[in-house]
Amino acid sequence: PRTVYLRDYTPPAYLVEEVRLTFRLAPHATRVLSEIRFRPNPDATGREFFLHGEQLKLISAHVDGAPVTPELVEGGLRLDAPDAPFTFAAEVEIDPENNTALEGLYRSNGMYCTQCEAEGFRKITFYPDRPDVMAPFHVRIESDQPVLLSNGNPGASGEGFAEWHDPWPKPAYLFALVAGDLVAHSDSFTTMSGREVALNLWVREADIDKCAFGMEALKKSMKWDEEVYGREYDLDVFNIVAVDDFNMGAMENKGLNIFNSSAVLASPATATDADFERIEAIIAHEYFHNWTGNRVTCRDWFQLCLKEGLTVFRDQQFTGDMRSHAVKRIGDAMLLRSAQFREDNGPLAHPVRPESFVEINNFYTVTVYEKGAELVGMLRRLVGEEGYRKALDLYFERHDGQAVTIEDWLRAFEDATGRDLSQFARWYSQAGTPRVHVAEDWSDGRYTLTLRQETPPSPDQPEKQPVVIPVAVGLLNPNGDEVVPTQVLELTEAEQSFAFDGLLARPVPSILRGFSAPVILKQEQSDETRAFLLAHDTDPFNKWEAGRVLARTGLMAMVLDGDGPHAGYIDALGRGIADESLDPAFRAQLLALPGEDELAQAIFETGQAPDPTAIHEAREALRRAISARLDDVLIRLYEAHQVSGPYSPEAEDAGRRALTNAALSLLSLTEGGDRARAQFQAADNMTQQIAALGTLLTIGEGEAELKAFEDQWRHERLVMNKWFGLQVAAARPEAAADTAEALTRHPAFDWKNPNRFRAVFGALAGNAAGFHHPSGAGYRLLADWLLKLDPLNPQTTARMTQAFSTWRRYAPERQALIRAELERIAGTERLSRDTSEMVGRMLA
Ligand code: DPP
Ligand code: ZN
Repeated sequence: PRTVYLRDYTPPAYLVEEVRLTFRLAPHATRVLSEIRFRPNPDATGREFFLHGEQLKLISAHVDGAPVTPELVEGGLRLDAPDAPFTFAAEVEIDPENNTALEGLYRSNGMYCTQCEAEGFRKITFYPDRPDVMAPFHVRIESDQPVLLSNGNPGASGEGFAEWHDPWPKPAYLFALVAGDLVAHSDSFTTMSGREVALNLWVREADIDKCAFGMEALKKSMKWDEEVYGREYDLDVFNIVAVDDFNMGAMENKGLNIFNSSAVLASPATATDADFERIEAIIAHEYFHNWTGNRVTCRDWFQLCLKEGLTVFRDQQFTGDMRSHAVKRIGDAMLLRSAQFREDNGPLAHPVRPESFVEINNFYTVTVYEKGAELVGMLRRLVGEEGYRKALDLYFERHDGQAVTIEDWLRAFEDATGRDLSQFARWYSQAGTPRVHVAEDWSDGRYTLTLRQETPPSPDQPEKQPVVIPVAVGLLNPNGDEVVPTQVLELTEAEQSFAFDGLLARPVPSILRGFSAPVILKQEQSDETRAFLLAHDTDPFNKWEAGRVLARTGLMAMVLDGDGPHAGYIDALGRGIADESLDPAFRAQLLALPGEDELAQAIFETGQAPDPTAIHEAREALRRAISARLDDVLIRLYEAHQVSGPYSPEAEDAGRRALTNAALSLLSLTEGGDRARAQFQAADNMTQQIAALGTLLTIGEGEAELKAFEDQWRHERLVMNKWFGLQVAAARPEAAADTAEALTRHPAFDWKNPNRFRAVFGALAGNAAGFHHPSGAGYRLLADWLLKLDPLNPQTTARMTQAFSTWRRYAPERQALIRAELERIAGTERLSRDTSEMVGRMLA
């Protein structure tokens, strides 16, 4: 397979003025008629006329009405084209029913739908399928399906057909079409300039009771983008469609967002608080793409973070505004550390703007998305709130209707604020997580912080340059008062000192407040200082962080030195969770111990091979010790914070449930399952029900409840995903692979549905001690199923190979077991390009 390089970019030879498409839908033989008006690109370097096309049967082709016979080549067609404007017309045939890759036009439960990002449009018709070719689209759909949708505004419609017109020039990856037996939950929104927009959420009839929350989230998002970014919606209608079979979360197609049903459908009985929050964020994310992605798009796929990093940052801001900034920031930091740091410090590390790829679908990663969002956050911190808004205004004004690059993005900041960002640009090209080492000095009333940065080598990047790191710092007096409020130190050199004068006593520093940069802080600190910060820090992130570091260092001492649980940590934790001045959601986060994979990485960083079994046992021992020592506090919390009244997914009630459910899970370790059983019986919402069930399964009980849950929910696909996943997640290490294997034989295990496949195998990969059990059964089972899925759905397969990416951390026996599975996958004939790139990188 061919590797594509950023440095090889050349402008398209021809641009598209206008596209007309007619779809004659049929399950196995859909006909797509295209009429595309081309003109030579004055900025092009060549005149070769090439159209992408894959898995298309070409029926006929015409240039300006005259039949032509294009040369069919790998990945598309070539033609001798006029060096002047002309119209290319083609008729092709495609087979949506057999499209199991869920890319292009496919069928899900009988409904027709599309997924074109990144390079799926070429499976629909011949086209210059690259984001720097933008055009207005006219679409006509002919089908007997009752609902026929495409991008833009509706045009003529009648018995068996509908027409759509999208006036906004767009790249083909934003094309969408839906045809199915759907019903709408409808509403409307009046924009800031007074235009009325019709809003529809299209679902199968059985799901119409799960739309209200998503619709509210959409309206909030539209309002928020007007208020915070001055961005107004630009069509007469906005449609969202829920689809069961979908590789990703959702897709921002212009005016017709298509959602994985798990990312939009929610009712109190079927969705958890976490689902509601996630749905609100994804609706916002896709809606925000209308400006950051659609109106201003990417020149090429290397610039993916231009739209994704920025749009994730925007959805993070939105969630913070709707809920709690502190709680959101902590959640985002946990995700970054558990998933992005893991990627950034292993064989799959790549820059936020990668420089090469084989299959672009493999680069929709936590690095591009989440680290990409961190870069936007750092820019905002460096230029300030006002500078940020000015830069964004300039960016939209300058680039509306264009396909642009990270250079254009940074230039808007430079021109709007006068700040030189040439060093900052390294964040986009250098992979790996910077380490920031802290040294302190106190003499003659002067306190000096010396910060040193280094970034370890990553694939293809042995040497790293210093980056610009905004380090937010505050200083506390020994009595707990803040003496120096938060200020941002800009670390630009490899090593730099910052002095603070006029202090009466040696202060306690609170460094990297708000997690002001995506780095690993290396700081010598006593447990007493950490407990002090947990009690006194005014920055909520660092208050939480102090507890987190205490937990992590204590757990590492348990694993590596055979220590028992640290009573000092447990007592500090007990004071934190009992502090009624703190938000319950925040206290729930205090109670969340570092995950097993995070501990494995931390142990690996000390130069030792982590043992997942020992880590699991230590973590369980600490949980039992917390349960035993804090049972009074936990019982009080559980009882005092129960939510009464009807269920609401709003942050306040959700926070109380998060706290009581965290308490329940710990309490059950010493009390047994009665409390959880009672909660399961009484639950009138999914959050309470599934938390109780999870608690029971974790302590080896809950068989009856598991059965009752299945009987109650067997007709709800989204709920059954939880039922599948929970059993694997809660399984004891030695039983995890068997549990997963048994579930694959359950009649409802529909392995071709990505959500169901991920429910079982994502949970297996997430059960660290189970997946890494020394028998190797977890590795084998996952590899077997990935090999089974690969010929059908390469994209989901490739993504899930990441479970193996940490293999070099482990001791030789485990490494050998994982390597054998990776090599077995790599050696399989006709492996997809997606999967082969991933395992190749992991084995390199
Ligand atoms: N562009 C989608 C999203 O991130 C993913 N394909 O919203
Ligand atoms: Zn996105």
